[in-house]
Formats: sequence, C-alpha cells, structure tokens
Amino acid sequence: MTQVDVLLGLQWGDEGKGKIVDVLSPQYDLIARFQGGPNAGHTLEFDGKKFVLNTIPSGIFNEKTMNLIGNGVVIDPIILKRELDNLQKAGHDPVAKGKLVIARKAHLILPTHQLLDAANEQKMGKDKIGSTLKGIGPTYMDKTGRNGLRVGDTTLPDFKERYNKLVEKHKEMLSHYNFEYDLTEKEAAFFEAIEFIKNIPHVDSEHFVNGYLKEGKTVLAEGAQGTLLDVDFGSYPFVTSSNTTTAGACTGLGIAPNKVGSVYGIFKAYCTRVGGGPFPTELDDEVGETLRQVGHEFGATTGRARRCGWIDLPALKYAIMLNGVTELIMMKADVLDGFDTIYACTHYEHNGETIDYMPYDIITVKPTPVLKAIEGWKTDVTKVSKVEEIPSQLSDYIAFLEKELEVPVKYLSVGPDRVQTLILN
Ligand code: 2SA
Ligand code: MG
Repeated sequence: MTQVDVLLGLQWGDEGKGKIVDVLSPQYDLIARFQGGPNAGHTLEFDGKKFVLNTIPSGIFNEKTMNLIGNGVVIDPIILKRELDNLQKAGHDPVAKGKLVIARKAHLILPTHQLLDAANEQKMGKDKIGSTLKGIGPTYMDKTGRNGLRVGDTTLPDFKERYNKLVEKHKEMLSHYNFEYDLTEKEAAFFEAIEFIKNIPHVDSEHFVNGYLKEGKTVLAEGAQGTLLDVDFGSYPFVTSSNTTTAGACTGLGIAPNKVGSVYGIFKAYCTRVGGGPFPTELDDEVGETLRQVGHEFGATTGRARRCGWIDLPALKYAIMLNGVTELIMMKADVLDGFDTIYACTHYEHNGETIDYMPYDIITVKPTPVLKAIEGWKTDVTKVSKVEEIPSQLSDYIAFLEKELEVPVKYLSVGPDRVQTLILN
C-alpha cells in the first residue's frame, strides 16, 4: 500500500505551493486539496503562460493526474465555475477529460457567507483580520456550528428550502450590522453555478483516496495558506479558519495519520504575510519595498500588497515540528540576487529574554528579531540550471538553513517557471 505525501506552506502562505505541486504532479496519480477555499491563490507558469488557481488542485495541467477537491475544502460554486470556464478558454477542460472530482462532504460558500465576512471585517475597523473577503470564516463557522450546506446537498430535492433556511439566518445576522447589500445578482449566479458543479463527479474523499492507496497509486495532498495561519497554531485570531498543517490533510481528506508519507515543507528564502497580525521580521522600509517589487509580492487573489521581511527561523522550526516535515523546498532565491547582505532571524528578544520559539503573547508584546548577517551571492540565479552552477554563497546559505532546521533542502526554485527548479542532493 502506498502513502499520501503532503506538500504545505511553512510560513504565512504564498510560498509557491502551486508551482511545486505542478512540478511534482507527473510523479503522482492523484493531487488532493484538503483545506481552505478560494482565499488561496496558487500561481503556475509554464510555456510563457500564467495561471492562478483558487479551488482547483495544481495538478490540473498534468495529462495523467487526477485531481480531488477534498471534504475539508470550502467551495464557492461561482468561483469554481469561473476557474473552470477560464481553463476551458485556455484549452484545458478537466471536467470533460474526467480529471476532476469533488467531495460531496465539502461545504459550500453561500453569497451571504461573503456578506457576513465583509460586514464583520467592516465592523472590526482597524482591528480587522484582513481576510480575503471570500466568506471563509463564516462558512467554516456554519460547518462547526452544524448549519452548513454541503456539495452533496445540491442534489437533494429540498436543496432550495435548506438554502433559504440558512440564508434567513444569515439575513437576521446581517441586520445587526450597518451593512448595505443586494443579493439578486449573486444569488442568480450561485444557482447557475450549482447546476454547473453537478456535472463534476461527487465522491466520498475518504473512500476515494484510500482506494488509490489500496491500488498502490501515488497521492499528493496540496495545502493552502500556510502553517502560521493555522486556526489552532497560528497567531490567533490573525489566522484563517482551517487547519493548514499535516493534521488537516488527515481530516480534510479522510486518511489516517499512519497513511502520511513524505511531508514537503515549502518556504521562501525570505518571508511575507498578507493581512493583519504579528510579523516579527517585517521590514517596513525600502528593503521591504525592494523585496515586494522584485518578488512581485501582491496577493494572487485580492491583489493586496504583501508585507515583506527576512526569513524567520524560530517560526520555521515551529512549522517543521507541527508538520513532521521530511524535506524542505526553498523558493524565490532569485529575489535576493541583488543584495550584498541578507539576514536570517535566529532568535527573538522578548520580555527581556532571548528565546527561539513563537511566544503566546506575540500579538500584544512584539518580539525583536535577532538577526544574523549572511553574505549575498550577487549573481543572477534565474539562469542556473545545474546544481554545480549554484553560487557558493547561496550553497552556504542553504547549508546554514539545513543545519539550523535539521531537515534537508531537496528542491531549490530560482524563478517562477516550471523549468526553473533544481533538485539538490
Ligand atoms: P481568510 O480569507 O478568512 O482565510 O483570511 C484570514 C487570514 O488568512 C490570510 N490568507 C492568506 N494569506 C496569504 N495568501 C493567501 N492567499 C491569497 C494569495 C491572498 C490574497 O495567494 O495571495 O490574494 O490576498 C491567503 N488566504 C488567506 C488572510 O490574509 C488573513 O490574514
Ligand atoms: Mg498564494
């Protein structure tokens, strides 16, 4: 029997998961998304073309790979339909080719979930989470509150009544906010999209994935957002509403923990965060601006400018521990090409102590990062296509990270294109 490998982000998202899943997908029979929803923006580039996926797994461009949207994902039918329409326009039709299935236990994002997200953020003012306004929080609230509607419900004869019942509840909630809205257009689009997604085969993801394993087929679970946005272990309340860690792959697909194989932890050579919340190594200066411009650090879904800073080793160590990472993947080394010196945060000064972990009171008491200076490579690495061509300073940086993090770096990405990916040792 095979196992499920997991690929997930070790920072605050946008590490480059989409690119690497696309690169690895020829090795897998099935790619399965396990949490999050259209808050995700997974960017893939190849043959001079660029695609951003929100709900659809990043294995969709591989001819032989099957793709599953798992039960842990929250689906906005309107966005899923739009993603598939866009793919079709670009000459890809995974539904016609039978390459996409969705879990009937996945929860649906309703137009009113989005309204509630927006109304809540508006009310919080400067204390807002900085959500993507896709309705993620309210949908997961209805899931755990046992009110939600699931993909499988769309085929029931009383779906419309169930929908109306939940929407009435939402309208009652919305009446407590000073929030204007008009549902007419969104509702029409929602029901059109509901009809459309009935054409995508509905499966029980637990049986589907375990069936693949029984047949000896290979499966890769694709995470969204990042470990530091995990609802339990991130800097709560500045988190998303799902478990973004390896444990989330178990509940979000229906696999037992002992079915997890390799865990690929992906991180950028520096660090970004989008939305509110603590970010100890943030650079609120021209260095941060350089990282943003060179790294094109703007939200793939919302277009928001991402906050940028140096790599944070206490945070990475925490993420590696939580996920049981077996291999590391380092992204965007090329963004640091122009720097004479780069920095890595090894510890924090916090409440008069030097610590190497993320403290509970990180939101109220900002830790000061202790930075180690590292010599830059001052070389254009985007053209590097062989391990032997990696500049020595970059090799030293990777060796330093491996020693600190105690996990090998298996892949190095030196540019956005599929082909700009090196396999190390
Ligand atoms: P939400 O919408 O309820 O999940 O927002 C809660 C927090 O989670 C953050 N979050 C993200 N952070 C980074 N990348 C994400 N995906 C998009 C991207 C984001 C975008 O790929 O660029 O386009 O802005 C993502 N999704 C959620 C969010 O910023 C909140 O801090
Ligand atoms: Mg992203």
